[in-house]
Amino acid sequence: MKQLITSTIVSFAFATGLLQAETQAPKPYGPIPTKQQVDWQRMEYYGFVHFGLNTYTDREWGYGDEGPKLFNPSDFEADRIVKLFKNAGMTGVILTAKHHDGFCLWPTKTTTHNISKSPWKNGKGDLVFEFAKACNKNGIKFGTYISPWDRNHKDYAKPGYIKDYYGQIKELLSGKYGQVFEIWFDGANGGDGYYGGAKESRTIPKDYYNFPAVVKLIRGLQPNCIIWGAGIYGDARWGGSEAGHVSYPHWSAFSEKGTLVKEGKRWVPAEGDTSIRRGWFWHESANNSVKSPNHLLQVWLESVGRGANLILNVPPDKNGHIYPADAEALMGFKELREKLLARDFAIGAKAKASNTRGNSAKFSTKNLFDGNLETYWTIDDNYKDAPSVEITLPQKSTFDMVRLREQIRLGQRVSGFKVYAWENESWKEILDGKTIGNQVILPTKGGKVTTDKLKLEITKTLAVPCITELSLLLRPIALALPKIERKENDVHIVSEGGGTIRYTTDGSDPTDKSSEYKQPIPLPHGGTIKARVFDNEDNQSAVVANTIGVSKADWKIIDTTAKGSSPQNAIDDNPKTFWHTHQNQEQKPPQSFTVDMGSPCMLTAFSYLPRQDGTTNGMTDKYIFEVSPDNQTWEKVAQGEFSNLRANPIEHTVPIKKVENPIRYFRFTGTRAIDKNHVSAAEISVYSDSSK
Ligand code: FUL
Ligand code: CA
Repeated sequence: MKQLITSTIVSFAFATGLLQAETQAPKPYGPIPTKQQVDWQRMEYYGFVHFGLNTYTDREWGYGDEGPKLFNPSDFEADRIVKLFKNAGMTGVILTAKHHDGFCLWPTKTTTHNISKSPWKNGKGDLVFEFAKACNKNGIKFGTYISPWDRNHKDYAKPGYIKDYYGQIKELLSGKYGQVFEIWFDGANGGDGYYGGAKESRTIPKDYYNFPAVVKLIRGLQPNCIIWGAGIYGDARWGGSEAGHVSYPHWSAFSEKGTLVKEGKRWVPAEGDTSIRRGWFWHESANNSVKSPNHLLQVWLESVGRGANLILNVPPDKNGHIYPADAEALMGFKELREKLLARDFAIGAKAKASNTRGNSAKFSTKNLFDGNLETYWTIDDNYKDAPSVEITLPQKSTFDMVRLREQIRLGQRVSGFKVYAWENESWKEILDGKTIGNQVILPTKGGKVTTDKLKLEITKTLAVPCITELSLLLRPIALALPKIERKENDVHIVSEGGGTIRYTTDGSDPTDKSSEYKQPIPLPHGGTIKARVFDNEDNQSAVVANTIGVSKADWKIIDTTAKGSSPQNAIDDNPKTFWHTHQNQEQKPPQSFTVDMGSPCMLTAFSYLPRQDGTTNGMTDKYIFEVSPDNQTWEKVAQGEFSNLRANPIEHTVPIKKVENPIRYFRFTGTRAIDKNHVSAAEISVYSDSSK
């Protein structure tokens, strides 16, 4: 009997509920994401793998004439790499199935320039398949990069290539490789290349790739695949630098004119891309350039923490291994990220809003703390004041980051918000934000805040705000990293956060037994220094490594072809100053300068740092490097291309040909500029093996 009464009451209540008009959700505003884009944005962080002939030739952009026989990883296992990525918290991986050199990592029918011509697995291997299979097995998604620019194909820039290019897309998206979550269309197009032996520079006609047709092709094959780039037709766009971060405010709306504005017509969110080390492919000379866990966390905060996704490149070496320092940094970064997210001081908070839509529980502030990205707090359409929420935390807490998310299925609506903390009996502004969108994780003004009461105020919106989550986080402290710098003949190591610095010069990672740094280390001929900081509680920082060049203290410019230019600026150890010849005085490439190093040494490599002022004028991407023992007999020991400078103007280290006699003089010649007709260099350095 009791049972019966209860159920009658319940069904009665249910019936009356139905009689009342249910509060309707707000209507979407502006461009909104497709279901696929929402799923993709929730992936947040995934890997990039640049692997191919460049791994073996030490290049960033292959010319297209590299022999397939070079590709032969001795110990490659996709599963090992994918497992590492999965353990590091990545949700997917994108492989360069074909980079600009045209070499295909799968046995394609479209060109013979492919993996079946390599000795790897006796030409029976399919690297794309191995990655796709390993992703499937480890439960992360697989994606692919097929470079539109093809420096090998004889018909590149002509109609013939397009058929093969579409064929490549079809092969990779037609079943054998399973679901492809994202396909990348790199915008790089450098002009010259092998092109089937023509060895010339080619310019593509306007609309050459016909991206609307490419998009149609992909949608037909794999409707869930996110298209990156593809002119203005893709689903996701470049973050704007190859350092990984996107700028804030980040609007997902995209205007067809190419500018990003909140009035944009389509939802095309950004993806921040960067490599864990210098360059996209593995280079021995970049083994000491691996980004620290703290650096990676910062990149993540400035991409994922601004509502974009982050794709992090971790390239295999010649054997097919992920280099230990890269793997260590990856796991260190995961630990920091998890620490940051593990403590959310807003869990269990109580909140009171200035307005709740229809006074309905469905749209109440409880939704802000329920960990559910679908539920949200919102207000009545006709509410005119700035909506706000007062939040009482379960206890007084200390935090220094605020995370907020909007219900993006309804569009990106907030364009201004503030957060206040109750401190000393008054409201103190701790955050002045612009948009929210998919999510923001922003630092509070002036560092840590301790309080149990806060206020969120939405100061500007395009339509009523729909906020799904609010979290209060505390950034984990990573021991400050030591800085290793050359000053004249010595190397200095500093630790801004204090502690004991220990270092090595033999390439091994410093331990608590390694030499303690007490005074500058004399290192006139350079070498590799590794250092880490120890505090008095047995904590140790990540390892910082720096390959130091030969000291420039005694260097003199003894000649330059471009009179009146400033080559001293390229050997002053200052990355901000640079040599440039004058465009208006017709000092076009080739232009060179000659240095007397004062004393001889055995050189192994030189490096070029392009101008760092954000301008590409006169940025030199082709070079000749010559050396001499006596300024009488000269020998050319390196010649080539510095690739990808426009998107990524980083330092390039080039090994040089061995010469018999110690070298005292060198000459650097810039033979081509990527923009405007002159030559520039921020810094030229040289490396010797005399310290070994
Ligand atoms: C760039 C390319 O030119 C680089 O080589 C690399 O693949 C990077 C991800 O995109 O534009
Ligand atoms: Ca300089």
